[in-house]
Amino acid sequence: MHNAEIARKFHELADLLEIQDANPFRVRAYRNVASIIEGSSRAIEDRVGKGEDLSQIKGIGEDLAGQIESLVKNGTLSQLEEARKEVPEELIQLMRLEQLGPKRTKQLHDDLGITSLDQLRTAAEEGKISALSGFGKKSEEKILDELGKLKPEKEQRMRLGEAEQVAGPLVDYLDELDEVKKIVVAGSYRRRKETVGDLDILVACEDSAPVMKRFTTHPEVADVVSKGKTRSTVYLKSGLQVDLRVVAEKSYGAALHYFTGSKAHNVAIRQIGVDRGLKINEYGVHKGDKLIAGKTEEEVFDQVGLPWIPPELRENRGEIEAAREGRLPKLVEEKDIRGDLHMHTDATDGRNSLREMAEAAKKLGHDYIAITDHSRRLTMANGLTPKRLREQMEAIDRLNEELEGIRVLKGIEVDILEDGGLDLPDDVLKELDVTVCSIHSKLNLSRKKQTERVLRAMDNRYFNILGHPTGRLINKRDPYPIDLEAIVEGARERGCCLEINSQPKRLDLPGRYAQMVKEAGVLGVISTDSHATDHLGFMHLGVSQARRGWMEKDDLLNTRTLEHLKKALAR
Ligand code: DGT
Ligand code: CA
Ligand code: CA
Ligand code: ZN
Repeated sequence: MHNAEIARKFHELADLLEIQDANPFRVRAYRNVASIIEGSSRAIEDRVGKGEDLSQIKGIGEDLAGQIESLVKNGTLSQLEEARKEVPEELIQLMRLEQLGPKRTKQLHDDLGITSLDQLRTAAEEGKISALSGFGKKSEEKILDELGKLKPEKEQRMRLGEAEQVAGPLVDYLDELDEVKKIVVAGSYRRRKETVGDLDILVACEDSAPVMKRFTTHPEVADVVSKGKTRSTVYLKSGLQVDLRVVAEKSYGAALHYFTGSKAHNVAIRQIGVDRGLKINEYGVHKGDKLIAGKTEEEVFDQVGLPWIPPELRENRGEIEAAREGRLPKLVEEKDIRGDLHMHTDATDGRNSLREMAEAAKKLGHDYIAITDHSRRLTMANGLTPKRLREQMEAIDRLNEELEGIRVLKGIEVDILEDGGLDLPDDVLKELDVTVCSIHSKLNLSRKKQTERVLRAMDNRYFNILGHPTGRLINKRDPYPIDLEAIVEGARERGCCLEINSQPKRLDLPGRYAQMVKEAGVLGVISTDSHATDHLGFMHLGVSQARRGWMEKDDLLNTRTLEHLKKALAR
């Protein structure tokens, strides 16, 4: 059971309790656990397996730790089973609508007897909802609008971070077979797209039968769609589709190239082959009937006169021309990252202390980090006032005197206010080493206003990094309307940087915009926006987006030494 699934169960339990009017503290405790698990970069299952004491994790008491353990060990959570009996499943779907939530769902149920999406639609169409207290014509329209956009869960693409948690253990499980010579996850997963439609696992081996058997009988498989000698497809319980292909070792490189895609890239490569009188498919490169290459990807590229192209670039967006002309970028790697410039502590909405964050970052090999807690406007997150921020600065000074091997920078994630002002006065901002400036409110301004708001904020000389620049939450919230080209140009003129936020639910900027930043000559910053020590490991996800944006080491701020970093931050 991977973390995302465990988290989903606790979320569901919180939902069910909330709709039953349970004690709000209990509801919050479950939600909190869900988000801790969701954000944890280590598999909870492993921790339980190793006998670790989960109640040592901040925010998890002994009681909850016991519940997590029994969920992992038995696959069920008795509290959840009980709650499920009490609440009809359709009601839960209703509650998940952005327009509703538990309280309003309960009201619709109690006042109009609504228990399903269909009933909700009918009631809204008949104008019955706007007649209820607390609902107006506008919310009725919004409900209809939302119902119209609703996608069945099966059609949703899975976030890359979640897909990693599924793919890793599945690959290990298959790799245990001696028959498996090579195994890799290809497709959009290998190209590191921010979401994957399905997983494409490729195995090299001579005898496919045991591999197919092991695959289709994996305990997480909910449905076997097809099972063949070279190809099988299953659905996992999480709803994710997994394709498995088995090829001989002599075809492995060709199959890897083919199934890595993208389709557009493959078509272009195949055409170059045709021009050279070659036939290229998933089995190899053929001249007439003769197989002339296919064991490795390098061999395949070599046959069309190209060097090997990193998977992240294979979107047919200029990578083939660049390869031909010897202009392929030397993409940034995780080991190039020297520090992390966006993280929170328990002074605001983080779960670990300043010292714990610094020590964990040091273990990961960072040379420096910046502590960037929230500013005062975010009251929900207990945002810092100038006074509390100054206290934190002093604490950082003291910590730096004690710590060796890592430097803690003073920072803030300061809110960009509606008028483009920053949420803290200049005289405190100027004492900081670095600022991450972010939008957390008024996401619905017009494109023009939102753009002006950010540009005005950037006029402040203490503005360093624009945090999560599009504000999107994958599968949950679209980017806010904003003219990113103007923002990037504005950042270039003023010497600001743009963040590539590595949180699995954000990946913001995504690759295509990272490329825009690079091309404008603006520096990117890959940050984890950690809210716990466990999150510091999300860095690789941000790196993958930078790579999809063709970024090299020098295109990023936090690949610099501390000395160079400080120079680059001065405006
Ligand atoms: P996804 O799953 O929607 O996130 O995206 P992909 O890229 O993983 O697409 P998928 O799973 O349909 O197929 C995996 C790869 O197989 C794809 O990237 C390229 C290759 N492929 C699939 N269908 C075709 C095709 O009709 N022609 C060619 N040339 N390649 C194909
Ligand atoms: Ca795929
Ligand atoms: Ca597929
Ligand atoms: Zn933020």
